[in-house]
Amino acid sequence: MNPSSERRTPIRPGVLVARAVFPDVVARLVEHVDVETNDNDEIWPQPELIRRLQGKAGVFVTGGEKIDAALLAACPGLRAVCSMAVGYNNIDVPACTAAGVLVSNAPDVLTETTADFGFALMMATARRISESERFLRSGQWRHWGVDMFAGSDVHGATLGVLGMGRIGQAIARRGVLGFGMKAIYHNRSRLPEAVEHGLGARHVGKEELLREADHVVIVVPYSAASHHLVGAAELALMKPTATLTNIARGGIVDDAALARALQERRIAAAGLDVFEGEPVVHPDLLSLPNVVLTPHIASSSLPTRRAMANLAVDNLLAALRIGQQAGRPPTALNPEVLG
Ligand code: 8YV
Repeated sequence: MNPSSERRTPIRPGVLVARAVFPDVVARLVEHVDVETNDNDEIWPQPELIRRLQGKAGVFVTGGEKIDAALLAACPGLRAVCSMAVGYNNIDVPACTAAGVLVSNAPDVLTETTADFGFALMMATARRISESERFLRSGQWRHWGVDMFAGSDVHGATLGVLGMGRIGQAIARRGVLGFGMKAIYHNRSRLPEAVEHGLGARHVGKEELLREADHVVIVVPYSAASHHLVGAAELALMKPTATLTNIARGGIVDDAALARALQERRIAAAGLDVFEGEPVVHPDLLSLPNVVLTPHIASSSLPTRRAMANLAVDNLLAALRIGQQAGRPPTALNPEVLG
């Protein structure tokens, strides 16, 4: 056959799935693109990630892979970076935009699940659930005691939400409607009055929130501006009976300062799902009794993790203009790159 009259098979774009994710979700990609997976769920060092991205048009990431200007320069074929996380502090969005690379995150699908967990962690912290379970499991329970593991109440207490986005609002709703809490919040921009009214939450300054709240829950996105938003000075403002829960990102709380405050009982207890330098956890936090520690699982219910992964695939297929998904990526952070 004359090569010029030969029917050309369109080249399928290549996509890298940077972590092990649900096989049936990956199968949605395999239908349309050449997929390289990471079945052993290895954490690839940056040079390895860059090597594997050669010739790839898209990448499926989580909150862990670093997508920066150096990576973009080394991967000129990349057109879409789609994350299954809502937080995207691991992705340099302006650099992606400058390079014409579409970025998407995964908001909304995890809001209620993450709020459930934030509330549960706050309750476990206030009511000393992990500490008392460790006591029981280690065979120390001999008799009932009048103030045994007496914690603080959640119902009727003052809830202080730092960061009042979708997840913060879902936590406030749980507190006010379900537990009769008084909700105060601090956010860079105040919510519209009608939304505040609907939630029954009052906007206050950060210092007032720290002074007034019985239970502080942190739900702000991580950025240079929110680095160590809660450090020694902020912890010093809190009540000695108060608890602090962080389900946002490591680095928002100064973990060393928090460990000192917990050690010296300057606050009662903390619940932490995220850590500076995770998966490494500050050694002092590991040895303290009055802190509940979980391994970054706030969004981890099976239906939600599946919805997050599927949303990243929807975005990838749309960004690469493939199949029925072709169109606008549903949750693009820089849709302007598509024109
Ligand atoms: C993710 C999260 O589980 O969505 C986020 O921002 O922190 C978590 O829900 C994690 O980032 C892995 O994708």
